[in-house]
Parts: sequence; C-alpha cells; structure tokens
Amino acid sequence: MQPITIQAVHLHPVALPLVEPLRTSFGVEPFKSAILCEVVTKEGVIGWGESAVAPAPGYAGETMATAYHLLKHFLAPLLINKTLSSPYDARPILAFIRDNKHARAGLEMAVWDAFAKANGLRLADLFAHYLGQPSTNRAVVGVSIGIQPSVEDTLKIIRKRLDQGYKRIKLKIEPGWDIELARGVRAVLPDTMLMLDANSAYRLEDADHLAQLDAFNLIMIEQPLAHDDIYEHSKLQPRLKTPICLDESVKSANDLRLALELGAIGVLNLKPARVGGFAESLDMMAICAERALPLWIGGMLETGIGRAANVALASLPPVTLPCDISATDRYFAQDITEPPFVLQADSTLSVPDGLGIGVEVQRERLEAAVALWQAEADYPLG
Ligand code: OSB
Ligand code: MG
Repeated sequence: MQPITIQAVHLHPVALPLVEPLRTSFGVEPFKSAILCEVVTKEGVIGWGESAVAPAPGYAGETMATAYHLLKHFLAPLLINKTLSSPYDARPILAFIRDNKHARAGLEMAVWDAFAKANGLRLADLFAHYLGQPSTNRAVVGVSIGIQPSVEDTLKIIRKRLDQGYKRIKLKIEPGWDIELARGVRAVLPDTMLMLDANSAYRLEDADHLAQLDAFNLIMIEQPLAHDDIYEHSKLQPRLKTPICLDESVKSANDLRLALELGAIGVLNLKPARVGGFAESLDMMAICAERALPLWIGGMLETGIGRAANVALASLPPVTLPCDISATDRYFAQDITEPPFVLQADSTLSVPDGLGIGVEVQRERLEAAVALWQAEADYPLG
C-alpha cells in the first residue's frame, strides 16, 4: 500500500432537504445534516468522509455542534502532518478521543477514501483486500419507513416502495404503534420481507407485549430496549421467537462479542458511523462471518459520500441481509454527489466504477448545503 501524508482537513457542516422526513420513536429528522470531512494529502489526493450527526442528540449522544467541536479542535489536529502507511493507522490515532464515534467515523472514512484513491483502487476493493474476499459489486437493499398517522398511510407508502422494487420493508415503531400496525400490514402483505425498528422505545417489562409480534413472521425486531443495553436484551431474546437485531447498543467489536456471549443478539445492524468507522466495521464483519451471525449495513440517511462508502461495505460477502441503503431519490431531490444511486430491478445498488468512494462531490451543491445549514440551524456551531 502506498502511504499518505495528511496535509489539511476541511470541515463542511451541511443540511439537505429530505424528500420525506423520517419520524422515529425519538423524534423527527426535519432535514438531513452531517459534517462532511475533506482530507487533503501531500500527494495531492482528496478523501471524503461523513460524520453522520443530527442537530439534536436523539439517536446518539452526539450533535452537529459536538462533532464539529471535536473534529476541529481535537480530531483533525491529531491527523495533520501524520504519515499513514495503512488505512488502519487512523483508528488508534483518533481513538485518543473517547466515545464520539460519529465524529471519529467521518474523518476515518476520509482516510480510507484517500488511501483507496492514492492506490488506484475502488473503496470496495480496498475493503475486500483487507477482508480477504472479493466485493460482489452490488449491495442488496431495502427501505426504512417512518411512523405514519395511520396503517392505511403506511400501506400506501409500502406499496409505492414495493412497486419501485425494494424487497425488504422496515417500519419504525413505538409504544401504541406496533401490534396493530404489524397486524394491519400482514393482513394485506403476508409474504413481504418485513421488520420493525423500535429505536430503544421499550422496557424489559414490555416482554409479553413484544412477544405478540411473534405472530407476524417478522425477519427481526431492531433495538427494542435501551440504547446502551446489552444485558436486558439477553433476557428479552429467550422470550421472543423473533430474532433481536441490535443497532444503538453495539458500538464496537467488543460490544458485539459481549452480545454474542450473552445471547443478546440474533442479527447485527452494522453502521460505520456508530462504531467509529471502517476499520472497526471490518473487524465486526469478520466476527459475524466467523460466528455465522446474520449481518446487514444500516444507514443514517447519509449524503452521497456516506452512502457510497456504505454501498462499498455492503458489497462484501459477509453481508447476508438487505441493507438500509436506499436509492438517492428516496432521500433527496438532489444530492451533493454525482452520479446518484439508482435502484436496480433486483433490489440492489451497484458499486460505482470510480476510484475511492466512486462518486464526485459537486462543489456548488456543497456550498448550497453549507448555506442551508447556516440558515436552518437552531443550535449554531459556535
Ligand atoms: O435506527 O436505523 C435507525 C435513520 C436515522 C437514525 C437512525 C436510524 C435511521 C434509519 C434510516 O432507519 C435508514 C436509512 O438511512 O435509510
Ligand atoms: Mg435502527
């Protein structure tokens, strides 16, 4: 691998209008936000990464302001003037800052992209090189649907997505929007690949209530209990037939080992943003392959930058289930990168041919997204 030396880091806080805001048990995402990380190397390569953070600390404890603060004052300075001989070198450097995985992931991703470009590789092939298995060149995907006013409204959206070609549907749930929703959807669509995501909205005392969902042939239920819990999920799983998929509470390879050891997990939703980046993601992918744990790549409504990297990761053979990586038009009227990701007839997105993440940032759209963040932000970056 050709080494790279980091010369400069540019941070771009952005907001993009969403075609359809996503309502979850923790709130509504009014627009998509992120800190986009641009890494410039002495060799003249530009790498892009995305710190997928929201204005408010609903999903993770991080926000646009905390991520920007740490990236600017702590994380970027750790990398400036450093020569890295492998993309894995970024992880221990950035791990000097504790927690704050979303902030770290954006910068780490930019290093992976720069490495791939400096070595004449697609990011998918760089991942494949370290995993020891070739990319399949495509990501099998589904779609995540927010909480709607009624079951009828939900069915309308599901039908639209099925007609577009998505073969797996994920519905967001919360107490009061769960059993009747699943029953109503199953009555009309008995065979659709269906799953639910609670985003930590239940307690272990709700086990009997959640067990009613076993009647609906769900492929999994995602993160039913607390965002930082593994132990109680291990107590819940034996009381359900439906496999538990962990999202929020698995933030590292070690968390994954613990969840496996305790029997708290039946499926992993792997989000590079949540675990601090791609080195950790590849380690976790290897654990899933070794332990035959079903695995898919999750999403944070990423811009084309994060989406491209997630597609590259999702194209690796250990990914066994459809991912939360939908086509560009499901999120944005216009993304900041080209070309857009388009859904293929077999419910897949293709890995682009270009080097690195394989999509090009459109500078004028990037500037417009920075201006929109400045105009919309209720909590300025300081
Ligand atoms: O829990 O998976 C989640 C989006 C933002 C925050 C949390 C989640 C999600 C999604 C969207 O479900 C998935 C996507 O990017 O399409
Ligand atoms: Mg989730």
